[in-house]
Amino acid sequence: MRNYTKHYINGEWVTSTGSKTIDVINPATEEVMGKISSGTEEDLDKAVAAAKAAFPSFSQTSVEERIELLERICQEYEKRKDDIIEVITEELGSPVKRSNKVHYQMGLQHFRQAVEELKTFKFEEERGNTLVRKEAIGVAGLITPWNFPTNQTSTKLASAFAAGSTVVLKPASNTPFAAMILAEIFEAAGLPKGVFNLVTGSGSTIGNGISSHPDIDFVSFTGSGEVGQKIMENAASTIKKVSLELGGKSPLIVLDDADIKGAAKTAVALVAGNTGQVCTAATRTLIPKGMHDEFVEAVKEVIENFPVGDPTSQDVQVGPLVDADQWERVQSYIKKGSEEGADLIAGGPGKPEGLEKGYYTKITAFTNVKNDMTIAQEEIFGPVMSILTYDNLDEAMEIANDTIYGLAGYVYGGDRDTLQKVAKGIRAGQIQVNNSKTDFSAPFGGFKQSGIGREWGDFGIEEFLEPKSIIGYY
Ligand code: TAP
Repeated sequence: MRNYTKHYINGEWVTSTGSKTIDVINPATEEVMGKISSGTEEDLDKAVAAAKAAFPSFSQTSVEERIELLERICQEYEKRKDDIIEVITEELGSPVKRSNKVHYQMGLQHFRQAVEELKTFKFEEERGNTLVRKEAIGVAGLITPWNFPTNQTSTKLASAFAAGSTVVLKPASNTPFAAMILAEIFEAAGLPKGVFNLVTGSGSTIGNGISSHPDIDFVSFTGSGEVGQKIMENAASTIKKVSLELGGKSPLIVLDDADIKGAAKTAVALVAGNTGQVCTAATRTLIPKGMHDEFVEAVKEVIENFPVGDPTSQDVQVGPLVDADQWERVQSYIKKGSEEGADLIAGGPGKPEGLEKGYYTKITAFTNVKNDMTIAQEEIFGPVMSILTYDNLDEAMEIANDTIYGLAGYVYGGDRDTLQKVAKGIRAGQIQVNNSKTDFSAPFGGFKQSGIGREWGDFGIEEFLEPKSIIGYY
């Protein structure tokens, strides 16, 4: 049992002013794996006060000092590798290999990237008689979801520390323990007291409190569109800046010169990874009409051989969904796909054979999907692929862009000019060409209802800064 029933405020583990706790469930066993405190508004006030008090001094630290600090954080993070992998496997149900290669690595890479950015980042620029400075924004409230417990917290935290901002973090209540390990890492790295504060508790109390708190200057949120809207509304009362990383319904356009087996492998991996609980998941696969039948056969074969099961096993690639609600949600979309007339080609409702305990779901694929069907328009957040066909590239692009979202897009094929044309034509914040590797320096965020603002690299740091002009300085 992991009992982290205290908050981390002003460099200390502090008992909550309330007595309620929240059970955290291991999604692979459906058993309670630990408890956290259900924090109160008073707890949040204390954390905000600590971050506010630490701001004047931390914001004045030199770039060199912040580079040293971030380097120490990387060293301490590496020392906790085994703990981070173990906790993400337990709280999220992420297969242990993936917890290592994706979750552990992504968390680390954001801190490393912040170091690289700071080496060249311009905090001041002379423009004639004017000095343009970028100053830390103040106290930032960070609200993170459950699907990437280290990635989403680390990108925000690395950018905040690089900028000289102080923070209050509220992690998701169903995957809070990775954030607790981060608190221990920062303490070991010698982060000054009050720069990082962590308060656990419900979205309605702590999350709501952050977005309306008068002493919080900026809210950086990742999660659902519904909560994103509430945060914007709350932030309006104190004219707070907000950055929102919301959902997606990203297209993968397979070109007519693509290797079909390679495309099928990529398409399944992009929809099944993290059990489909990825905001950038490529949930709509667009295939030239003439390639449809062969592609469907290839997808079936890949799904049949995709190992789903106990996340502690080294051989497994897909674990359970995060909780019972998410399981119900995914099942309802699978049902809806069939009801609306799409053809099920793999997976389907219910749990995979032999995996009755745990929130396991089958990797599912539908074909003959029309873009106005619910499964092609709404974010499912589960391993459910929709295959759509197209006659020509203009039509493919029209279908790809026919969504309220614009977070990511994927294009897979051979001809470089066509790949580039399609990449430029998809209206989304990040496009991946073929199986390109993650670029941690590249801006990450959404067009349209996928969000506001950008994370990662120098764009991420910019979010935690305010530009200031001093005119007549020289
Ligand atoms: P949300 O409900 O949006 O939760 C995300 C974070 O916001 C959590 O820390 C949550 O706290 C907090 N929160 C909840 N209500 C809040 C409020 N009124 N004010 C401020 N913060 C609040 O997302 P979820 O329940 O984790 O997932 C629901 C759906 O959101 C998913 O199925 C998926 O479609 C989408 N989602 C998208 C992403 C990305 S990366 N785009 C990530 C996760 C989820 P608690 O954990 O305490 O409730």
